Order: sequence, then C-alpha cells, then structure tokens
Amino acid sequence: MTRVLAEIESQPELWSCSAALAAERRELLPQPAQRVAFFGCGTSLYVAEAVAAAREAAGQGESDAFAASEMPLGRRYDLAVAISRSGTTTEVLGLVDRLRRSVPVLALTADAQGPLARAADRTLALPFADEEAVVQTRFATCVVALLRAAIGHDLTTAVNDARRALGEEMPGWCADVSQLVFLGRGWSVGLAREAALKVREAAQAWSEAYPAMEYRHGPISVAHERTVVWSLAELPRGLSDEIGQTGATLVRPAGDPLAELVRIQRVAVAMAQARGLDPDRPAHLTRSVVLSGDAVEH
Ligand code: F1P
Repeated sequence: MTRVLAEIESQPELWSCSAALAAERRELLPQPAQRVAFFGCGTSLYVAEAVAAAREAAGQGESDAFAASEMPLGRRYDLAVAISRSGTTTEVLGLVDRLRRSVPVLALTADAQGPLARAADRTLALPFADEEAVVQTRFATCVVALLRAAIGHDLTTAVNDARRALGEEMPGWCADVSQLVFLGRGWSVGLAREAALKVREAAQAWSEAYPAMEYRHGPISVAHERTVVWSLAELPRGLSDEIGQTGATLVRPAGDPLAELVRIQRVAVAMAQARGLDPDRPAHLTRSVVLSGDAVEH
C-alpha cells in the first residue's frame, strides 16, 4: 500500500483524537467573539479558508484566511493562527516574524519542537496526525476536525461517513477523466480547493475549484464529456441541469463535506495509479517548501 493511502485510511479514528484534543486544550484555541486570522500555504491555506468560514458561520466571531505570503499587516486581530504540518514553511515563518508584538500567534503543527512551534507565542501540536507522505491528507483534515469540534460541530456523522467512504469502489471514470471540477458552498469552498490541489499533486491532472454559484460565471464554458463536476455541498437550483447539458458527469455529495474530501483523496490516488504514477512521488513537490534568499527575483 502507498504511504498516502495508509494515511488516508487512518483519518476517521484520528478525527476523534482531534476532537478530544480540542476539548482538552480549549484555552489555547480561538475564543468566541475574537477576531481571528488563519494563515498557511498550499493545503494549509485551504484548511485556513475552510475553518475561517466555518467559525464565522457558527457565530464564533469574524474570521479571515490568508496565504502566508499575502496577509496584509496592520489589520487588527485578537489572534493569528498559523497552520503548517512541517512547521518549516518559509512564508509561514516569515509572517510569524512580521506579526511579532502586534498579535499573538497560535501554531497548529505536527512538530511540537520545530521552528514554527519555537517562533509562535503558543502551540497546539498534533503529532498523531503527522505524515510521511509528501501529499498531505490527514494532518489537514485533523486540523479541520479540531477546529470544527472547537466551534461546536458534532463530528459523529463525519467520522461515520468517512468510514463508509473508505470501503467504496472507485468510480469507472477514474481512468479517463480529463478535467475535474470541485464545487463548494460556505466552509466547503476551502475543502473544494484542497480537493483540486490533491488531484493536481497526486495525479498530475487538470482540476479546478469554485464556490458553486460561481461555476456558471465562466468556468462551465470549458466543461465537456470527459469533465467530472464533483460537488461537496448541495447544488444550487438549476445547476445540475446546466452541468448535464455540457455532457459532464456530476457527482453529488454522499455526506459530510470532510468525509467527501476523503472520497476525493482516494480517487486522486486511484487516478495517479491509472496514469502509471506513484502518488508517493508527486512531481516537482517537496514535503515542505523551504526558500533561501530574497523572495523576489531581481
Ligand atoms: C505546505 C505545503 C503543502 C504541499 C507540499 C508543500 O506545507 O505547501 O501544502 O502539499 O507538501 O508544502 P506545511 O506548511 O503545511 O508543512
């Protein structure tokens, strides 16, 4: 079995550990009514987007998400939350440094002793969710599970839906799909973006992601018979007919959006294998992006 597949399969159990950790370390996490900025890179950016949207929708306080390279300085937040599996990503460490003395930083990372943990004001480590694979799966979903539990989501359905997803047959279109489009609404938009990234990283395949209502506003123009449109949330009225008219295949959500991401991770691995690729060796990607020198070429 590939490393990434073993890590994908461990997720439902680890989400329960994440929920328990959220309850134990409640005082470290964002408190109700605080203004909070979440940031990260790559997968961790999409986790930031998902949890910020979920937190604000739950009435827990204004929540923003930024790529670590693009967060505006000078905004007023009560807490900044740095998300990084490795704890070594250059842009994340650079932003923590720039935020020093203006806002407290909480690190969510797999490595309790690493550079991010040392730089942040406080750390909540998830060592049980660390991964060997380059392609992130369980660290990302465990951070989502942790923060969902902290804002009052009951994860029972997500855990059960994910267990069911792990036993599913792969769809027949895996071998010859040419474009995958993921749609989300609310907090599942971030998960849709993460789903598209998984397909690019693991299977080197063309994938995109949009808020569902945005799909009509241009992106649908490129849909064709070998497009698969996969929605992580209920579709807006009329969109399924419009997708059907393009000849694309529509996949509807089977349950909780986080469990839906598990279904997609497995499909990304199956697509890689159908293309003769090793999902444990994604092209042009390292486990953590560590840059040296100036960020901009002169
Ligand atoms: C962030 C990240 C991953 C990506 C790859 C390179 O890592 O961009 O999302 O898949 O592994 O690093 P991290 O900051 O969460 O360790």
